[in-house]
Amino acid sequence: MTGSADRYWFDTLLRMTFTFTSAGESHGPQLTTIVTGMPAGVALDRDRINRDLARRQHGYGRGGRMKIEQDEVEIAGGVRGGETLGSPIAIVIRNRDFENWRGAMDPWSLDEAETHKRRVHAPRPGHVDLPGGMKYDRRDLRDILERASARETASRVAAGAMAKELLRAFDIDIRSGVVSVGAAGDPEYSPTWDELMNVDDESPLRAVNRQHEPHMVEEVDKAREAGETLGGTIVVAARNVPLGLGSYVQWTEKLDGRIAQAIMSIHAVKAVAIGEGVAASRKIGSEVHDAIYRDEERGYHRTTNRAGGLEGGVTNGQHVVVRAFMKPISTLRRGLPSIDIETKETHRSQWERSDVTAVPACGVVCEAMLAVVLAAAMREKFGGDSLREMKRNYDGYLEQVRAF
Ligand code: EPS
Repeated sequence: MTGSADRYWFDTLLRMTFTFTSAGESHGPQLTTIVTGMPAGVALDRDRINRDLARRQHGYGRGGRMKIEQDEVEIAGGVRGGETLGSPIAIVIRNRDFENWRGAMDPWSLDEAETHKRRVHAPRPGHVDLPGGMKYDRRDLRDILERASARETASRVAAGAMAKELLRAFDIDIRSGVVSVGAAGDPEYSPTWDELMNVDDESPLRAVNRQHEPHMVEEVDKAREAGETLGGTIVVAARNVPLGLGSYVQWTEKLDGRIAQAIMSIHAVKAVAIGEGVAASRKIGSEVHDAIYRDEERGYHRTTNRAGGLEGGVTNGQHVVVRAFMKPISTLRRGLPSIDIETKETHRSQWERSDVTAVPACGVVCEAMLAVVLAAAMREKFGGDSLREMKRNYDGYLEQVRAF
């Protein structure tokens, strides 16, 4: 992207869709997030946005960091009197922990002893420490893990909360729940929308099935005692998504692909399925596809939603349902076989403090990423500089679809 013409089109595209970019290290001064593509006139609810940040911090099995942080957004642009202006939105989330790390993380001057104490030289298998250090030519692997840390997901949740505010104006809701942690629960369980609505954010693991939760908690306790970590499975769904978002005409436009990329980009997520995805691969066609019915009252409708609301990369008017599979976090207290990059000798991977599991938090991040992709697809389809203009386009389109 070097020529000025390319630059022009890149900027234009950014304005036409909803997206965000972020900056900030885990123990640096703050996380900075810029959200672009929000129309003017969207009313924002600060408490609701901060509540999502708090939900991300919650969960049984989190480490010591979450006791230090109390994430909340400061808005530095794009909002006036609680309403969006149509300009880029700048969000700041302070890292309270920076005060304890200033000597090793100050942008301009480092304290030698502090920096040495915090130096990372034995990479963690499964983390990007080693490939990142080699790629970016950094001898202190802290330079890699600081940005690679899942602390970055606080930015995603802030941007996702903005996307949710936009989606809410169209009555679109997003919810998630945990269906398995380690060996506890059922990774293939398909919750109903009501079950997702009933997930209790204050429960230890945000489990869909509360009966599985004591077993999940036991699994986390066992892992903690053993210096181990755990992954799990999350279902995230969106309700009231209009038919026709995404397209089949080009691979880049298929919405299932865009959702998969967004969810897969979340730390420790190693597999994504849409609808019954994985289970469907073992069944026959008639057990998988959602038969089509029509009556006067409901118009075209289905009685099942195994496709997870997407056919051919296009939303079909049913709930969009996504399943994310998270591997165990790669920072293990017991360490794993590794190499000291200075001595080149065998050395256990380093541990400072970490979560035993962050599956409930990952669910909140999945909601945010799904919200961002759906907000982008809504902006691309319905356009408009203001929410009023966007809604007019949306209403006209819905009328057209209803008459089909
Ligand atoms: C996280 C902050 C981090 C970790 C965790 C997620 O804080 P710290 O590194 O200071 O303990 O708790 O990050 C990881 C598990 C990881 O591998 O990077 C957060 O804000 O979510």
